[in-house]
Amino acid sequence: MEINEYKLPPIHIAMVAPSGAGKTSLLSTVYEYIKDAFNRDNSFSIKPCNQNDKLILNKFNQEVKNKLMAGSLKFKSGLNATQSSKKFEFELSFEKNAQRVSQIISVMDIPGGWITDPDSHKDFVEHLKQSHFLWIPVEAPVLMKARTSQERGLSSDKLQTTFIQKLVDEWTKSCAEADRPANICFILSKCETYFSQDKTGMEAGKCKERFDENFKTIVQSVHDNYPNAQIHYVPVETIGPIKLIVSDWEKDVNDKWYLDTQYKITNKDRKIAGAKYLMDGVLEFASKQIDALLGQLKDDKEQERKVKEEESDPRNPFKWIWNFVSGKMSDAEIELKEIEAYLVELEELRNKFDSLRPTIDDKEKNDYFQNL
Ligand SMILES: Nc1nc2c(ncn2[C@@H]2O[C@H](COP(=O)(O)OP(=O)(O)OP(=O)(O)O)[C@@H](O)[C@H]2O)c(=O)[nH]1
Ligand SMILES: [Mg+2]
Repeated sequence: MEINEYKLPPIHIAMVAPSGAGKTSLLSTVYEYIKDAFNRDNSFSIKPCNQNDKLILNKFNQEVKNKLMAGSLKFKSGLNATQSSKKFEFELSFEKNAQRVSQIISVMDIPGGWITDPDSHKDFVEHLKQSHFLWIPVEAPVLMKARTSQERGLSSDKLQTTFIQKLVDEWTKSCAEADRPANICFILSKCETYFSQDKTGMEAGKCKERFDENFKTIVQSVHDNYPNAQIHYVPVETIGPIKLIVSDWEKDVNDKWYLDTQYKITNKDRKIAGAKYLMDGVLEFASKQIDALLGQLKDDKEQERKVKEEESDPRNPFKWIWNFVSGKMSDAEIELKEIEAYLVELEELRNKFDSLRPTIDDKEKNDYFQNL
């Protein structure tokens, strides 16, 4: 059977955050989530385009599982730090009968140190400027360890909001210039202690307050510079059963401040939360494009059908004579039947895609997703 393949233009996602904020963990977590949530149904999948990307992401995820199994969560700063930029490409595809639609999702992971000097990294700036999505992990413990004025100063230095602001402005400007759909997500990272592990239910609200204090200027500038942009706040738990028991600002060997943390493991099974809402934004974007493509194909085919219908009109004397002499359907009639079958397939394809998006539990979504 010959397959009709339709390739949609790629979706670009850029990640911007200081070193250690959780960019690579976030990407691996999203991969772990899509691996489980999709890819069960043969006709619909989101998969890394190449084997090496898959290995890198699996390795990161395996390390998390090993640490939980071993019962020890020592995060040595800088040990897993990303050394150079890397584009991870995933192919989203779905097919029904002879129709296949595919789209590449291209995510760039960078070393966090680059955000202070983006102009030396042209490939990153190029990717950022074409991105439809901008993901900004914000480290929850850093936001929260800010009781005294000295701690507030350290916390705000570590969040590097001045550099983030510059990059966000650049991104917003290029989206506005191209009048492109734009979606920016502030992703609260390392937030288990304040969400699933918090019995009081108060800590999530405090995180949001601290987030607002530090990021309100950036959020406002996105609204001002590009009112069409969607802005979300999405806490993502990349590990789950861990609770911060100690966090203290300390100086490292180079006399630089860092947040020293210690965790208690509450269970050995990893439990990701929030990634679903982050991905659903991407799928919603893809589904709009797929809908537009299928709509266009449908309109084109319906045009063709009109022409064929006229040609195979039973009142058409040529058709009548042909049918009478040959006892067969005319070519136009055969083609008309094919067009009709194709239109049914397109409709099925469209319905199928909608049914493949994960169901969203509104109650949980309230905890892990907010519009800003
Ligand atoms: N989920 C979670 N992860 C934590 C927590 N504390 C520390 N981590 C770890 O923090 C690290 C985050 O680092 P990365 O994802 O490598 O950060 P990055 O932004 O990619 O850093 P660079 O590559 O240096 O730019 C991971 O090893 C996490 O496992 C926590 O409370 N929760
Ligand atoms: Mg990294």
